Amino acid sequence: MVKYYLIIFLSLNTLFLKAQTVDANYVRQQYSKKSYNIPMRDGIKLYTLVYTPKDTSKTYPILLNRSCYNASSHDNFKTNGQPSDFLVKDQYILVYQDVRGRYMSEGKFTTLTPNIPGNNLKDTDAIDESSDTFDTVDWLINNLPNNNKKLGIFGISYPGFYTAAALPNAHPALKAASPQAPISDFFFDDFIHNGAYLLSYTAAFPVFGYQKSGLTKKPWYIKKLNRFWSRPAKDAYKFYLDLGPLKNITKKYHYDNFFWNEMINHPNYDSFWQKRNILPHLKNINTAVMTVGGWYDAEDLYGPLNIYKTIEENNPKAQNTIVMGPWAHGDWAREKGKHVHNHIYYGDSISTFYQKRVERQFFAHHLKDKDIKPLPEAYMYDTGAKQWETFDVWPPKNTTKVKLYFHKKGTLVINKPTAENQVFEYISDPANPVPYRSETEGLTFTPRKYMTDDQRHASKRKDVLTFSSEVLNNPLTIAGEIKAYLKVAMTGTDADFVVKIIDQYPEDHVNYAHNSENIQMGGYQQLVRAEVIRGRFRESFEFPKPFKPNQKTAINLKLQDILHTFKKGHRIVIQLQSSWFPYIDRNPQNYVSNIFEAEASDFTKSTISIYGDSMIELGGQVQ
Ligand code: PG9
Repeated sequence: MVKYYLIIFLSLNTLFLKAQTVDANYVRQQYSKKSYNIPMRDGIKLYTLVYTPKDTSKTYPILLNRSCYNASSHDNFKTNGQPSDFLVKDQYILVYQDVRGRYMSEGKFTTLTPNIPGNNLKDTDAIDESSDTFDTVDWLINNLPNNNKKLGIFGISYPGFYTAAALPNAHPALKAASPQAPISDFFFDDFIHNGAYLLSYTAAFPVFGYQKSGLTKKPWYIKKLNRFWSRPAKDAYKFYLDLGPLKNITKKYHYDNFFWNEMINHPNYDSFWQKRNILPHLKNINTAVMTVGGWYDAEDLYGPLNIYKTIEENNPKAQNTIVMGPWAHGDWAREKGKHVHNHIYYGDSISTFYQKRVERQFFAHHLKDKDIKPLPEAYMYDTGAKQWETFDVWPPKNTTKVKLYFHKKGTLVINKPTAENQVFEYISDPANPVPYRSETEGLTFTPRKYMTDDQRHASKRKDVLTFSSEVLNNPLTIAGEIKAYLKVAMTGTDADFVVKIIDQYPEDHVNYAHNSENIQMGGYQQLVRAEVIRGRFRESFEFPKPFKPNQKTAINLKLQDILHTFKKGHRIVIQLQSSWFPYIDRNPQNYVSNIFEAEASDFTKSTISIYGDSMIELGGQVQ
């Protein structure tokens, strides 16, 4: 009889534990904690915190998270949602490591550590994140009790880069990797977009710009951060406009910041940035990869899309999948119940669905039980229809390109070119740049909300060209890449070009109950995708070139992908402008060799012309 009571108790206990939320008490009950200083091949030791399931009757896969954001933030049995509660309950050996030069690890921190191709196991000079991860995995597999010799690695944001950087020359035990919102190339992710500096990131530089002076569990750069945050600006537009040219940031705030100095000393895509691009090294991959990103990730959107596509291109046989949801940066690791981005509602428990049905399945299939069904190649959320779709490949094949042309009176015509001699003009004034937000916003650590903002504030400006399609008689679903083929001229010798794809709601669209009453959804011009290019880089990101005044010039710009249904009754709207402030720094519009050193006197107005033989290609329409 006792046996039956024990079985009932154990099953009830399991049910209870499954139902329990994962907090420090739960983790303390289920896991034992130990920390190690793991030696790398050059002798540097990396601090590694390990939680091992207490039930020693079984073996478990390892889940590794390598981070520049403090492994000790997971001390005291705090998993903080990474990995998800579902994975914690599924019982893995959880490993958190400070990367070289951060917090409790020895060594020197390097900005986006360059990968050294052809890593071998002995060369103590060829140190990069691939070698550090290889040495870490080898040590864990051979020294941790109860591990099943299979390891997964995951990380969000910079840790997403460390996850992707583990893939070249990966250890054979590394069976599954999930780079989430990974940085792939700092000239296109985070701080710079096609050569334009993201001014909205300026207050974040201290996190990465000072070497620590010893082993520490606490941030050592707080005083430097407080140069911005001790009196945070309530209106970033005014703050940065008053601050003037970027050289004043160097003078007033980041004069001793090595990362800022790397940025201002390398304004072009030179070898400093090229050798930090992980994409060319994503070859010969035998690890299963699930890349995760958010369609509204204002920090790292280029990274997930291009890591997935590069792996797909270089490793046709790799187990390579992508998940893109209606999330801002890292939101898939947080469950907010009602999922609202800015003013737009997408559904309930979307992050839980992903954690429980997608991420949990990915790691279980590759690390625990092959019989668990593998994922589809692309699990993508349609941000217009507000539903998940799956595809055999991303972007999907068998779609038709939708070409948009600018006609007179602000009309946008689908698949019908306009008169080539048609010219549209605006005056771009750096003293009065186009605001990137429809609302006043304080100083940001990084931009976030703007990606679904109403664009009617911009439509009213004379220095923004707005073109609207007819009301759609049928829904139009666009899946894939967006390219802008612009023909431009200017009275100056340099300019930025911002292209915005907008979904305009019907004038009689109802307001959303979850929004405050001043958010009018009738006629809302929801931003779907936007991107900037600094015109000087139109031919080469490495070798910028001034424009010849008043000479018609071609500029091609690739925007990041979308999966969006423009519903029946909506309109497609395109906006073009030459400033986007203070998301992006102002272009002086008078060519200077390094805008980080421009003087206030270099900033000049410029008349910008957009010619009728420009075209925006949405690719492509899903039938
Ligand atoms: N996108 C994150 C970030 C990088 C650098 C500065 C601020 C934020 C990240 O990749 O961690």
